[in-house]
Amino acid sequence: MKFAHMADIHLGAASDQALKRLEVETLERAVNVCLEEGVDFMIISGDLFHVNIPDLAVVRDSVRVLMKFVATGRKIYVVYGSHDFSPNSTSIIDILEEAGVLVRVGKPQAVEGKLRPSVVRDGRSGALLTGISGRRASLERQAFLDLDREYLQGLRGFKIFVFHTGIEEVRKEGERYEGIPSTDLPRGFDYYAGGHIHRRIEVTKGMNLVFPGPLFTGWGADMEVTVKGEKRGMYIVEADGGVKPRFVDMTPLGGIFKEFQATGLSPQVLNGRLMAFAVEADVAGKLVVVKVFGELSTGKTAEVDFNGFREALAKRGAVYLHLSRGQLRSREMVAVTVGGSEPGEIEEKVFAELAGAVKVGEGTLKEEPVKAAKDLLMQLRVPKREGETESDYESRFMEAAVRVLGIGKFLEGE
Ligand SMILES: [Mn+2]
Repeated sequence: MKFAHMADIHLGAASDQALKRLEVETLERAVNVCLEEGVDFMIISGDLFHVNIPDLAVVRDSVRVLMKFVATGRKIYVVYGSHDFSPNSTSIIDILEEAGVLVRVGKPQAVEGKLRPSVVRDGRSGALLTGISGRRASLERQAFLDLDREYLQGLRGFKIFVFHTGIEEVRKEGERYEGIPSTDLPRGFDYYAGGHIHRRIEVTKGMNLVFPGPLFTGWGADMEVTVKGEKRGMYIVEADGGVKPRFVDMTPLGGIFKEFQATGLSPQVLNGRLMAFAVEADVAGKLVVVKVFGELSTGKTAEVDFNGFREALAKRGAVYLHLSRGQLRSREMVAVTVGGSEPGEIEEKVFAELAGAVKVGEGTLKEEPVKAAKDLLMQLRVPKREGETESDYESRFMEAAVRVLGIGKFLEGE
């Protein structure tokens, strides 16, 4: 028996045309490998699509590719992921299942107060597949707790458990996902086909537990990891007596990562550095990830010519620029010099000087800017009470700030 295991494909995540093309081309290459390798079936452990109702052009292209496999009489087994599931509307996964493109395993069923996920037997290999779909973390945890373990343990044959949930033991520092301990997985399965963690994880001691990570380069923050060298792809698993998972690299393109520290630079100098990079770096055919951060010495962040930078990179053949500039700041406030004999007086003069620098549409900050600023400063001085939790302090402070600024009515309907 031989099968393919992939996850977190996130079709439709890219809005850029070149990336969109690469996304579907990578899926097509993966399907071709599955056909060449002669796998009996494919497993996709959730997040095949980036949203539950994706762009129909994305659906059409991916169905065309998936049908190359399905047309040979073989099956593609899936569970919902956290992205392509919606609690209150139909998912594209449901439509593709009705059409015979996909088979969803582990449909929940309550039997005597326990959760009995549906089990599918693969006609070609005889493998038994079941699992739990991804949802909201708290619901998933409950589903694992409610599992009818005895029933699942009693199943006889080669058993695969498909799921879209993080496992706590493999969490690395800095990774933020809610998960379950591996002991919450039902015991006795020959292979645990995981999804949801966007990183390749392979556990072969005690149990065969695999997270393939994204098939494509990933989206957003994943791209940084990809261009720094993490390989993206899928697993081909051979089960002949033992279970042998083998990673197949599908990374569609090379990448380049560059950071720009902007602190102390004027927008002009930063522009010069960006352009020098765009002209000199070897970016042709690559995915470029650029991080710009720090505080500009003068001017505004809008004076940094990111459009020109993007165009210059495109001209030199870069496939795509993923730009992270959320940490770039300008000084905004100018320094003011005032005189005064006591703190209250100096504060008032500083606020009066700066009042014009901030444009406000409504609220007390527009009507009485100096008074509003002084009141707000007074609130900032209120210390945390004895025994008060961080979040209570924060919400007490937020309430006071909203009152001082007179902006309560704008926040209401949220
Ligand atoms: Mn995902």
